Amino acid sequence: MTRVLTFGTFDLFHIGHVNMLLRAAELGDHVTVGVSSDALNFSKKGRYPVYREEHRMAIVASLACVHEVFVEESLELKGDYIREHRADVLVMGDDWAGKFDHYRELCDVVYLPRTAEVSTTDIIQSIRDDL
Ligand code: C2G
Repeated sequence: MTRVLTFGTFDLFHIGHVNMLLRAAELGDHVTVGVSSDALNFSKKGRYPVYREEHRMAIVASLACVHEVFVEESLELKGDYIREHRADVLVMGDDWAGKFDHYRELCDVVYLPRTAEVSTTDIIQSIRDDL
């Protein structure tokens, strides 16, 4: 059995998120998703996600292609998460290309292309513009 591990915030869940998770699922039989915590997002971006952690986790967990979810508390803990979840493949969007190559000593590392022209930031902006 090949175990896939991937990460993300998945705020305002959209088609780019679905495409990434479906493609990640094609790389193995079991998919675990680390959903970044509200606190991690605040420290990274200076704002909290629109959807809170429990809701983002519940949305991701409800997908047929996802078998397990957990809270990603820190960007620096990926090695621990890979070991804990016995991942064979780490999947990341290609905006991170090259950044996680050092984990190749623990598992395969695959960067998949992101879906063009959709982002949580743009969705927030377009809702703001319409109000
Ligand atoms: N994604 C995508 N296409 C988009 C937007 C997002 O393929 N247009 C992918 C991202 O590459 C990522 C996943 O969907 O694999 C989740 O996206 P985000 O929530 O934006 O993830 P991010 O905030 O970058 O969190 O440890 C890493 C962090 O948790 C990454």
